[in-house]
Amino acid sequence: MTDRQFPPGFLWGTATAAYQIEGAAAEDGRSPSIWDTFSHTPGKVVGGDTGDVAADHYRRRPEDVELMTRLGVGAYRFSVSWSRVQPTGTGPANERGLDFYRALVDDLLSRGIQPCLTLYHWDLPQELEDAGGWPERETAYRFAEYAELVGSALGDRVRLWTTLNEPWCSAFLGYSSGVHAPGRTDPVASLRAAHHLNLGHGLAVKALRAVLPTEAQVSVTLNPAYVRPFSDAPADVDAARRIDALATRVFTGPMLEGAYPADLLADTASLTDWSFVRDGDTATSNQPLDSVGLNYYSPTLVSAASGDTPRVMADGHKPSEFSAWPAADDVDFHQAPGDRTAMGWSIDPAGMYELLMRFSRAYPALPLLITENGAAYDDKPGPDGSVHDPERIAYLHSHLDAVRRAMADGADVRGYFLWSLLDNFEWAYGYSKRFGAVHVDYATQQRTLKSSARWYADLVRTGRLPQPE
Ligand code: PNW
Repeated sequence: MTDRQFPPGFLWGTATAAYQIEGAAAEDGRSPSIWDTFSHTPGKVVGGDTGDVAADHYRRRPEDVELMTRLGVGAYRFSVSWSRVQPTGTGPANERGLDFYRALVDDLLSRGIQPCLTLYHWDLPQELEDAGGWPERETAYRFAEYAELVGSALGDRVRLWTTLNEPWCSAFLGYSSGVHAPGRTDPVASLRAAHHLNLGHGLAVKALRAVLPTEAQVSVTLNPAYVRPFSDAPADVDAARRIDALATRVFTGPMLEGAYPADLLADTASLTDWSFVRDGDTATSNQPLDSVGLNYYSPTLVSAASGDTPRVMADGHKPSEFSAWPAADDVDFHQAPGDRTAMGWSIDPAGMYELLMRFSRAYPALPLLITENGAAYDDKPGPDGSVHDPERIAYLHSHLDAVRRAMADGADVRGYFLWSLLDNFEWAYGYSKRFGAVHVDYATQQRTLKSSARWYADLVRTGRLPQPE
C-alpha cells in the first residue's frame, strides 16, 4: 500500500438508519416504535421534531439510490424498522413492510451496491417496551425471532448482516440517562438491558446462521469509547478504566470473549449482583463473527471527580441529573481543548487510530469495518444553491488518514461507511444537526450534494486520499 492509497477491494460506503430517514411512520401496517412514542413526548427532542416524515426516504427510495450511484459507493449500510416488518414485535411478518426492504435491496443490487443490513438501530416496537423492553429477558428471544424472520426473507440477496447498532446507546442512553427512547432513568434497568442486548445478539447470530447461506457474513456494530484519563494520576487512570468497562468491555466481554469483565462486576456491585445473568448466557453471546463494526466520532476525557469542575455529560447532551454511567457518579467528563463539530464533540483522529489498533491487537483474527464516522456542521446552501462544507472534508480526511495509518500498522480494516448519506433525524437533536454528505431541505425534500459528497466520490473512485486542502 503506498502512502495514501487504500487497497483494492476496500469497501467504501455510506450509512443511514430507518427511523432517521424513512418517515412514513404509519404506512403499510407499521406500528409505533419507542422512538415514535419518545419523539411525540413533549420536551424529549429539540424543537419537538419527530421521525413522522424525516427525509421521506420511504417514498424517495429510488432517488436516494440514484444519489448513491452519483457518489459511486460500493456498499450501503441501512437498518430495518422492526415495527414495519413485525408491527407488534412478535408474530408473522407484515409482508408490505418487508416489500420495502426487498425493493431497496433489489435497487441496490441492480446498481452494483452491496446492501449491508442492520437489524436493530434503536427502534424497538412499542409493544415490546410495554412488556418491559430490553431490561427483560423475553426481549432477547423476540429479537432472535425477528432476526430469523428478516434472515429468511432477505437472506438470498443480502450478504452482510449486523445484529445491533451501538448497544451502548440502547442500554445507557435509553434506560439510564433517559436522553434516548424509551427515556427511562433506572441504572439497574440499564445494566439488565445491556445484558439482554448481549444475549439477544448471540441468539440472533445463531438464528441468522441457521437460515442464511454459508457465504453470508454476520457482524455487530459497537461504539467503543476511546477513553483518555485527564492526567496520569492513579485516580484519573482508574476513572478511565471504569468508564472503559461501562462503555466498551460490557459488550466486548460477552460478545467477543465469553465473559463479563471482573472489574465491571465489582465496580457495579453496589447496584446489582448481576443475578439476571444465567448459566450459559455469556457463552451464547460469544458467537463467532465474520467482522466487527466500529463507530467512531470523538474521544472521551475523564478524571476522578474533584468536586469543583462543572459536570459535562460525555454524550454531549445538556447536563442532566441522570447519568449514562451506572455507579460512576464520582467520575467527571471533560471537553478536550481544540476544535469541535456542531455536536460539541471534540475532533481527535488519534482516537480512530487507537481504537483500530486496540481491536486489532485484542482480536487479531477478526476483520474490522468502520461502520460510522462523520461530523455534524451547520451547513447552509449558498446564494447559488451549492453547499460548501470544508470542515467536514477536513474531518473526514484526518480520520481516514488515521484509518490508513492503522492499516499500515497491521489493522485488518475492510471498509469505511460515512455517516451519513443524507441529513436526517439526529435523535434527541431532531433536525437541528446535519451529518449528511447530501443536504436535505426539509421544506421541499430537495437533495443537494455538498462539496464533501464530491470529495468522497473522488476518493471512492481513486481509492486514494488526496493531499489535505
Ligand atoms: C450514532 N452519544 O449515535 C448513531 O449510530 C447514529 O444513528 C447517529 O446519528 C450518529 O452516531 C451521530 O450521532 C450516537 O451521545 C448518538 O455518545 C449519541 C452518542 C453516540 C452515538
